[in-house]
Amino acid sequence: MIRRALTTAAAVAIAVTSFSSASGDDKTALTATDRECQVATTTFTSGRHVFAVTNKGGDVTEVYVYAEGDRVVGEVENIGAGTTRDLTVSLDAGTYELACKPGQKGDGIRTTIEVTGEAAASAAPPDRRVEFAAAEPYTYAGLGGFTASAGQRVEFVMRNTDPTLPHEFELFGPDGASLGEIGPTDPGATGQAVVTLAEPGVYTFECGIEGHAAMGMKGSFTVTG
Ligand SMILES: [Cu+2]
Repeated sequence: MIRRALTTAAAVAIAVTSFSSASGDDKTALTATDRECQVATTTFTSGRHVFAVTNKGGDVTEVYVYAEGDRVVGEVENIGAGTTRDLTVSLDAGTYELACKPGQKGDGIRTTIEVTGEAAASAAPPDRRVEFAAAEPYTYAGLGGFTASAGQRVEFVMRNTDPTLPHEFELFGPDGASLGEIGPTDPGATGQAVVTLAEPGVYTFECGIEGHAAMGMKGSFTVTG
């Protein structure tokens, strides 16, 4: 998400502890201040992980999980000062970076984590590819009627035909967890993201650039079992 107006950049500090949620997920605490992005542990086994992100900085923040080449694996946005939000990601074996972004801008404060275990399902080629457009004014074109079957690995390819504005495409699973995104894509450019649609249900997507979803740049599709 891009914010055009910034408030004070405070310090980002991070504290980390591990605890269990009621659902039985082992959450990993991540404390973001205005100058730090610190996680309780930097080694993980492959699988689903939940980071409980607490913002102890003075400004709204967001946290991204990046695989190699800054490919977005997951993110959580709009974490107000003094609040906590969960970031759920599915991690294959490999090296990743956590990026805390005070003010929701820039490359972020990076912390490297290592994931061991089963090798990359993410290296598998997609089962299918769907092309669509981000278009003026604040719309997605070409995703109407899109459906998929649970377990399909889909490459989403977005061309930005808007002459003036960058756009994004963020995808959320039936449980609301971020599954990945096509990051800010300039007018005329094309971006892509490969996402495994593991569970049946209603998936939602939206543009993460401030104000765009509210202008109508959002939607949903159904994945059947
Ligand atoms: Cu947009």
